[in-house]
Amino acid sequence: MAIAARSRTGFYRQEVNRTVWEVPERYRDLKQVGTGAYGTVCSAWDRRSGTQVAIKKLHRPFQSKLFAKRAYRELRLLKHMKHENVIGLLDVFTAEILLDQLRDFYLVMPFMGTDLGKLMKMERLSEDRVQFLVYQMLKGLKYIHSAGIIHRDLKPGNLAINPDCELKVKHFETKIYGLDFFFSNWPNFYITSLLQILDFGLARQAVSEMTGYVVTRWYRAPEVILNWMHYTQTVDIWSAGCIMAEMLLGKPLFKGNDHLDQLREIMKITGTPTPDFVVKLQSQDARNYIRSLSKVPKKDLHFVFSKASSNAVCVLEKMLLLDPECRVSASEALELPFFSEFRDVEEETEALPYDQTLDNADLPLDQWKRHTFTEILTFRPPRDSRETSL
Ligand code: N58
Repeated sequence: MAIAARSRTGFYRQEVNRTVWEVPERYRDLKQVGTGAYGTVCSAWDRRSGTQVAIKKLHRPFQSKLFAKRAYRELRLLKHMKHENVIGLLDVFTAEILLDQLRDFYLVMPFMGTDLGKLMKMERLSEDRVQFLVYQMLKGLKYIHSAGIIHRDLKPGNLAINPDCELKVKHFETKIYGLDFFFSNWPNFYITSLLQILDFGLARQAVSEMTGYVVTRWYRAPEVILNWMHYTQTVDIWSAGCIMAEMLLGKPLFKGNDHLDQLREIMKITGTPTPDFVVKLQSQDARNYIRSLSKVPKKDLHFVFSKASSNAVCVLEKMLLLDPECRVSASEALELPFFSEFRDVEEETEALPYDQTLDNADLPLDQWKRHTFTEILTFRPPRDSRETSL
């Protein structure tokens, strides 16, 4: 590859982890924060907005059709996401001016300081924090699902947290002398954590990464682990239930040593499936296997989560169901009494329709490149990231 002697006007070059990053001058102090087969992420200071950002450089995105399709899909998905509880795109750029020269492009998003996995390792969460975090997760899920998107890999590590984020709370209720006091037109701010759903997806998810005693599988719905049936958005609800359970217990709920051990762990709680669920399984082998298991009754979740409130247990009862058709949807879950304290229906928005036809298409490499280039050129930054601080 011939390295141009000069950088594109307004851009500068810097070496990160033995690769060259060529970025607009507004982004300063690049520091690597993560890397994997699919890309590298740096934190940076955005001089224009005066905020910390995360910049992802995909690893040779046009090396194959598969990589190109993945890169295109990520760009399209991030461009579409416009919700407080889902990662969004602040900027996308490439230092190359012509389509023929396009080799790399970079995705810029708000920098999130930590993730739920790390947060749970550091501290035990009180039930009102669990309430607020799960509320945010469900708002994000409702939005993603309304666009027809299934996350498929929801886990604590894919829930980014900004620990000290200033949030404006529209209806701030407080108890004064036992009375519920309601300040209706108060600009209330308080410091709390902002949760955003994302998909780090930096590493390849090979079969080996799903085998054995691994976090990558603990949050997966049973129908996904064992390939039982064509799956739906409710796989994310299963994962959300596992995550909420872990927040309350302080440890993962289903820590299987392998696929079948994981299923055994699950069934200790859910009980063995009922005959009307078994007939829905696509594979004869799966049906035979399930029928061969000795019957276990469903556990009352009040005993498993003995310190949790009834409202919290009620949410889990509706999420952790073996039959995906019986699980609550994100939008229905938001209506449950557990969330009523924090609820702001106006924030429970839905996405504009998302067209997935190209995402699933089989195209030659040069067409993926062309579509990606068009998506880069047509990007418009979100309103509130355009103001300048310089
Ligand atoms: O999150 C993504 N990509 C992404 C999101 C989604 C959903 C949630 C819309 C389904 N799909 N995909 C593919 N990319 C991404 C995530 C994290 C970083 C970079 C890119 S790294 C980072 C971001 C923010 N703060 C710190 C680090």
